[in-house]
Amino acid sequence: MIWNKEMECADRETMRALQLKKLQQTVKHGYDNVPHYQKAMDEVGVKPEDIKTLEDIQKIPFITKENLAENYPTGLFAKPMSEIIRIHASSGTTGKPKITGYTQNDLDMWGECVARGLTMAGADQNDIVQVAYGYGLFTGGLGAHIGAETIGATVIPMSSGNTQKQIMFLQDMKSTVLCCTPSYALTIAEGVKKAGLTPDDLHLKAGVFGAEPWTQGMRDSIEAGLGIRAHDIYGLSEVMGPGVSMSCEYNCGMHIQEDYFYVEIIDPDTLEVLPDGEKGELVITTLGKEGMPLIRYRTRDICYLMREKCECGRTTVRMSRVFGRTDDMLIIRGVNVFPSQVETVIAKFSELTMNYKLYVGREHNTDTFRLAVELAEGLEIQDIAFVEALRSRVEHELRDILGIGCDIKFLNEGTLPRSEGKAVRVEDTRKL
Ligand code: DLL
Repeated sequence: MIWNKEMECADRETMRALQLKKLQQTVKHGYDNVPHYQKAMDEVGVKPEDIKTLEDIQKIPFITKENLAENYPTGLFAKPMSEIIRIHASSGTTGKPKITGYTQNDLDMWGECVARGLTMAGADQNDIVQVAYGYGLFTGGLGAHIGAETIGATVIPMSSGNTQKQIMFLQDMKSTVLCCTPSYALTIAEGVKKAGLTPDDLHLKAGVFGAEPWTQGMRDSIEAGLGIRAHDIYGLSEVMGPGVSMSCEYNCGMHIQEDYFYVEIIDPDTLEVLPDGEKGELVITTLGKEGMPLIRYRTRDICYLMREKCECGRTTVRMSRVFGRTDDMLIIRGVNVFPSQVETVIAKFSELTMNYKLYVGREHNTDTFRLAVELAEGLEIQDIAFVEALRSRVEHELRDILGIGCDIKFLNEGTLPRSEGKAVRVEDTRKL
């Protein structure tokens, strides 16, 4: 099923014409109501009327996370507070949160976007959607919630945590769709197994997982552990929340809701716009968002765009999974390392679980890099011969992918703390 065929399957020309119209309105709305945009555009001598084609967007300067901090808390709002009916926030770069304000129309748009996503997961009004993202300032809980309500499903607003209770509700309420972070889905899958249950004891058919980077290996573990099809959902608070894009049943990238978001990929160093297929930083312009429009927002998320036809019939541009954020990238002994690269290696070893943590430090003026990872159930760190053979295989594979060595500490299964939201994968003491 497709929630909104007219928009999700529009031909290119129709979509581009709609995007241009909405872009022109957005730029004018921003310029007229937000001093930041007026100043930034005046500085480069661009007026809203100069936006005559979609490509003209490149005349407008980017807006960054630093600009958001400078305008804390509500300096980027384009509507009076009397029209702002909801606030969300996420942690910011300077310690102050990034605040977002929504009008009623913005919330309707959000509901529409997430409704499209849940429909991609095969959900409709007959489904029971268990929302195990956190509720509150974080957009995960209320974002999934508004989408599930829009499709008329039964929503269970569990919020995150209390895994035993989550499992009880999955069983007793016969929930069919689970929404949470991928790392929490893994924690729930582990809890199901520990309770002596199998996926057959549950009624789940799909999961809608996002808010943190995850790999195909992680997806395979979740799908096997819960007996479901796992979908990837992307979004960020400043821009809206979950639902900017989502993967369909063909799992070939995430369909972007192009009538609401115009996307570009740039080289984060040269700021040049890159062609489809090339990996770079995602830049998003909101189309039609009233409360806090964002024009050329540098997300810092690394991905690439795809426009080849998707089997599902949707014609919208797709983004690859997010490989990480430019600010998640670790530079260890001069080499760029993304935690997701390590996760890809871990997933190749059935002897390991997907529970891991990276520790980066500095000793004698040299960076140290250690991976702590749990052995699969039934394997013991006391089995020295086995552990040493495994260490050499994992070390070899990591060096191949990362280009640097890594000390590995194996732990018995169940040792590392379990995630209930966004997993904290890295401890970098060099910055302390
Ligand atoms: O994480 C919104 C969200 C909630 C998305 C629930 C999906 C599901 P923030 O807390 O502002 O908002 O964090 C946004 O999380 O810039 C990405 O770096 C990362 N992120 C979000 N979705 C994905 C995903 C929410 N599917 C930041 N894959 C973004 C990888 C993701 N990273």
